[in-house]
Amino acid sequence: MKDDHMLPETQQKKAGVTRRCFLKTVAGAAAGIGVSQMVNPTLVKALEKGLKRHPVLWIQGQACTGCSVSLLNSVDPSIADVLLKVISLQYHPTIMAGEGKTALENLFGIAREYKGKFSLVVEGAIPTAAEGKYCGVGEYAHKEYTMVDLVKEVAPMAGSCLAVGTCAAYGGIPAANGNVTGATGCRDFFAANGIKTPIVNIPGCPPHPDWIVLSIVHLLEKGIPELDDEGRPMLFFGENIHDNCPRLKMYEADQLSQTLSDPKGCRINLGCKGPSTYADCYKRKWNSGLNWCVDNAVCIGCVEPGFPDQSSPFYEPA
Ligand code: FSX
Ligand code: SF4
Ligand code: SF4
Repeated sequence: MKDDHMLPETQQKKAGVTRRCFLKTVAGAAAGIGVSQMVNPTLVKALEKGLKRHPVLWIQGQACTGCSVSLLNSVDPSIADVLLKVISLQYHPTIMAGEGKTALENLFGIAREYKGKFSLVVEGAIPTAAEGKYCGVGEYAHKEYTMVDLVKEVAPMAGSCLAVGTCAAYGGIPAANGNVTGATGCRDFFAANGIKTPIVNIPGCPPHPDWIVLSIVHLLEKGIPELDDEGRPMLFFGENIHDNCPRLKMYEADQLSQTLSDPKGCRINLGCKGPSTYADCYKRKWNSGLNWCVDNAVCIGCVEPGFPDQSSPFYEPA
């Protein structure tokens, strides 16, 4: 069992994902967006020496699983390879083979063995109403576990927590107006329960796969990245979309799109929330760099703590 927790070079080779291949992906993704600090010599050297044997436990609460899907579909080599064969991902409800008692036994086993050293990834909000009964996650040691129980027990044992997606970070869609389940994000849940584990928020509904992968790499190799007031890495969420938008000149010249199919023009009158949103989508783009929201629709401010209520209705000006 112990060997399964480790990911030495031989296992990476066996898995068919070489370190060179992984380095290329990280360097490529970082270079493509001009994030020089991600490929600085220290980091490259650290990666060349070998990734730390650092288990990651990924748990899911109130989520649409879009965060995992975004991650799993979008990077070459596939992020499934990176997570399963390069990073030591030990628990993930959607993609792991184990289930039931065995799966939770493994989760608690890793948490105990690597206390203070593993990273906990939380996807989805945590429903706190009705003693957490809106979200059961399994049974362990003759006890039914809710998401509330799991986070309360495992999060304090983690060295760090990555709140992946706006739901996990701030409550997101499950915590929107009419929130009968008491859905809440990690930040508020940790504060309410005295959990001191540091959190890195990686919002987005869903988040960009680069934001997740590069944050994990940063965490493993250089520690917690610099965060903004909302707990998000400055690296990805430090810039205002509107101030950097390719359509800013059109905004300033009052050239405004009349319809979504209008290929030119600023989208402000169609509901674009770029002015109140901080993320690097304007230069990173989505779908392997093919396009981004403003190309075909509007920015709905999906990375902001007030999403979705704050940016609703999406297609009406703020
Ligand atoms: Fe939330 Fe993740 Fe939105 Fe979905 O799983 S951040 S609903 S797109 O994707 O949790
Ligand atoms: Fe700003 Fe949106 Fe207009 Fe771009 S399209 S300039 S982000 S309002
Ligand atoms: Fe979210 Fe806006 Fe980025 Fe689209 S452009 S992914 S809505 S932050």
